[in-house]
Amino acid sequence: MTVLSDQLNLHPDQLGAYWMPFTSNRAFKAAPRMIAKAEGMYFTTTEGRRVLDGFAGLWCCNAGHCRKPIVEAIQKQAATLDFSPPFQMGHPLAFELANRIVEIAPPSQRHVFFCNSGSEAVDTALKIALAYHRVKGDGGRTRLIGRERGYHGVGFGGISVGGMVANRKMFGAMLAGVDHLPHTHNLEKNAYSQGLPEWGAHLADELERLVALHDASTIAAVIVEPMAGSTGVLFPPKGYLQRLRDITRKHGILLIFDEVITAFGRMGGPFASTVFGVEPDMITFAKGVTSGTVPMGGVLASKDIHDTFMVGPPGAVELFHGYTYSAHPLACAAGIATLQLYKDEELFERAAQMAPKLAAAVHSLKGVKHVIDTRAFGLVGAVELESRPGAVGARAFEAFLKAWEKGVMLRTSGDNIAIAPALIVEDAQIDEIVATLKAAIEALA
Ligand code: PXG
Ligand code: PLP
Repeated sequence: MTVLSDQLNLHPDQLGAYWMPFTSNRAFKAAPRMIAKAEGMYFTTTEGRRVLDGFAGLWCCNAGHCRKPIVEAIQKQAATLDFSPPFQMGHPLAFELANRIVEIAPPSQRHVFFCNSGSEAVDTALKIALAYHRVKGDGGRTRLIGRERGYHGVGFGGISVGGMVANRKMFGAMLAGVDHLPHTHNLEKNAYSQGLPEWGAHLADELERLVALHDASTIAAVIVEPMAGSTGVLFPPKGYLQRLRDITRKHGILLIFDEVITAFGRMGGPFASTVFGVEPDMITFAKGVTSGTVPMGGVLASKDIHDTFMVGPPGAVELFHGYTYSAHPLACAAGIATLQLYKDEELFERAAQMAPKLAAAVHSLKGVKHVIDTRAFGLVGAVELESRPGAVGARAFEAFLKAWEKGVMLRTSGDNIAIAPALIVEDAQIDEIVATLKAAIEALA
């Protein structure tokens, strides 16, 4: 029997039922870009064309695609224990994975709460922050502070603290009591920075202004991405994250680093927190924990946060929160195999070694038509194009389409084009990604 998914080339009539996320559904369905297979650094389209994946899927397949040890671990797990209820029951792999994540996390981060995506991780961390203060008898701390141009997923918590206008404006009042720090992107000061930008640490002091406005006793937590990924690859100015740490600590405000993109090698170490040497109170992660193979997310928490909840009568549930699929056996098996592969192949170290190569390639695009900035750190690079008047994002999206036609997949946000290959990327593949992008940009009006 032929099932629908065996038919690689779908009839246009078959494209309607699937309402695609964050996609121009009508444009896509008029000219689909359909992926059938993946291996290592490459996708194969349904027409049989090989495309170099310059974006690790969607910032997630850090070990490369369909890696054998991960595939086999998932296959074995599916046939051994398909599901185990996460509430009042456990299975060994959940504990093993938590231990392995804690092993590579910053020293203060000792406990893991599992969920299934970055969005869930963010909402979980925000809820833990609110509950933490309340358990401590400081329940007046209800405000949450995010940042302009922040992306924290699409849950109501995440869009409330997030700072992407399009992701917020259609969805009503969201959470009450949220405020935002200014973003740190400034081309006048920082265009073509090598490494982290020099200018902008003082922008963290804006938190003092928010504290003065609202009073520290009303603020539960500050959440930021160490590197803002979705809004165009904005690296933290030198000293900025440490300054946020100092100010939050001074005022008893929790600091959450949203490391959904930056964790598991992207910055050239296990976490951005370890690479930048700044320890938050909680870290959210997802994506790379299973190298994108099975959905999983989670929140790392300090001993202080965790232990604060471990009070009350014995037998009491300490946190009324969790998901049916928290610590799903398939995700745990995938996570354990992924972390083992990162270790065996020293992929975080590899990311750090390849970073200068990627940076040089990305910065070589300075001077190309339309380019107004290049930036790179770890295994992330970005090229910013001058926007067409009244059509922000159009030019970069055309470059993305052209690169796809020429055999390289990238990703855009506004007029930024981001490069984030799997950590197994080779020198020649970096050259190919950047040369293809250059040709794509040069072909633009
Ligand atoms: N926080 C951060 C920092 C993220 O980057 C999420 C939360 C949400 O994760 P989930 O798993 O719920 O999608 C993300 C996700 C892009 C892009 O274009 C980035 C993400 C998702 C979709 C697109 O850069 N990051
Ligand atoms: N909606 C209903 C009706 C449910 O019963 C549940 C879970 O039992 C949920 C939503 C939440 O689903 P999940 O635990 O997968 O997030």
